[in-house]
Amino acid sequence: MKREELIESVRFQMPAKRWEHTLGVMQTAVKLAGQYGADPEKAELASILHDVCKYWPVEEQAKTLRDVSDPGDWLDYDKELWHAPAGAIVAKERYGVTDEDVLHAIRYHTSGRIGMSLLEKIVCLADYIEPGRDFPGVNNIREIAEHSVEKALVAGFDGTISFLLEKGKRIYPLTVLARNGLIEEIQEAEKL
Ligand code: DGI
Ligand code: FE
Ligand code: FE
Repeated sequence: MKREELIESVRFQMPAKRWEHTLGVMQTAVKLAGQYGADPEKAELASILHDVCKYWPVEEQAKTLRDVSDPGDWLDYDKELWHAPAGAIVAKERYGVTDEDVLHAIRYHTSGRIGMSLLEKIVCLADYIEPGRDFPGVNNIREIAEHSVEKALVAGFDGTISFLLEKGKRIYPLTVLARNGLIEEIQEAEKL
């Protein structure tokens, strides 16, 4: 499928406002890829598809997960998380995306995970800081993103974890592992 066809197909699965968010993530992820040395085409492809299922009925998101042989444990946790792994399944099965790094960037864009690749970090961070985002602390994350993807992402996860704590919600274990992993990476890099 050509880039333009893919864009049109994804665009019509979400309201206009959410499509604007996707455009913002595409633009931000491509910029971060240039800045930090990731593949801009992969960053754009993952960004186009990252929220493809976000506005599907939640039952369809769940069904998409249940229909694969290894659904993982997502369904035991907050339904806000489901669109990410469901999106990776749709990217592969419906849109023919085969690149594992791109599929992982979609699958883990909400939760993060331990040992994230540079592409995964960039898509996850772009989702936090695209120009349309406006939550307390976003400008701080944007500033940190000027010099460190890992530090910016820790700041992003800190915000999400605080939000979940405040709401009395559970935290998906991968988010905690992602944060711990990034802090370790930052400490290792600073030892050098
Ligand atoms: O899809 P977006 O709105 O662009 O952003 P996203 O995919 O990062 O989804 C964020 C939502 O997921 C946010 O409202 C917090 C919620 N969420 C629920 N449980 C968890 C979680 N996010 C993370 N990282 N970890 C969780 O355990
Ligand atoms: Fe999302
Ligand atoms: Fe998003």
